[in-house]
Amino acid sequence: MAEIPESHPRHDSLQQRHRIEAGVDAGITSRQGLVAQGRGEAFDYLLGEETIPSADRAARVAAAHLLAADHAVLSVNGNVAALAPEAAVELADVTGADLEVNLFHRTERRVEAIARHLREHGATEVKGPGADARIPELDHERATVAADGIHAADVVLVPLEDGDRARALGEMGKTELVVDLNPLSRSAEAAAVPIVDNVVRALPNVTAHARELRETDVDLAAVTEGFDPDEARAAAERRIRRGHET
Ligand code: PTJ
Repeated sequence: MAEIPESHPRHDSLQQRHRIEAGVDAGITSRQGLVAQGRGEAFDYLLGEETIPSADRAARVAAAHLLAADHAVLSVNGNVAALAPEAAVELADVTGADLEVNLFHRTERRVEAIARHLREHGATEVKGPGADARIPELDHERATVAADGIHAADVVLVPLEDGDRARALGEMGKTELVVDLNPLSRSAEAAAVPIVDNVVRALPNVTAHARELRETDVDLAAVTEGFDPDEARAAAERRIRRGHET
């Protein structure tokens, strides 16, 4: 893999591709993850490869939900582990959330590899290995969750995934926070808080908001109240179609 000069106009995007490739080589990311990355990249290009204002507002609301939760969990899949392991660990630290590996293309070996990878990036505890609870009415491997993790959580952050677990978690009464570059995806549609942004930017941004909310002792209910997920997705769609959010 050639070194990508920082001056290259597509530096960040090429670096992300490289991380996903390295994740596949390391047994962390599924080969399907390459396809998912390509899909995300196209939306990111149309969004201007930056955090748009509506995504920033959603990130603040997500931070408030994580801080106000009784039991929050950040769900980590093979793409998130490859793209943003430090950011996931830091967000869990700052908000007091658990980290749980949850995979669509689940093998116990890959769950273990991702848990190890997160520990190498500073995580102390990672749930997921040996998980044996199930999300009801979901007949693929994403349904397998830790009984004391996602299954018991009241707030779950699910970055970058396919949509039916998102809906199933909502039906279990959980508040679901989704990071997805596609505002039309089923996950974004099912989310209480859709953050239409690249996970590489969104996770550190939610962390920054959480730090700021904690330090200023803001009323968290006032931050989450009145947030409109449909408007957040519509603003992102306008940005993609028209180049601006209004
Ligand atoms: O590691 P596993 O086995 O759990 O598998 C993970 C993938 C991502 C392969 C699996 O969940 C999958 O196939 O997902 P989809 O159906 O391709 O959906 C991925 C969604 O994430 C799409 O809507 C993409 O636009 C979006 N996406 C891709 N890359 C990013 C992203 N959203 C935010 N940040 C990204 N970097």
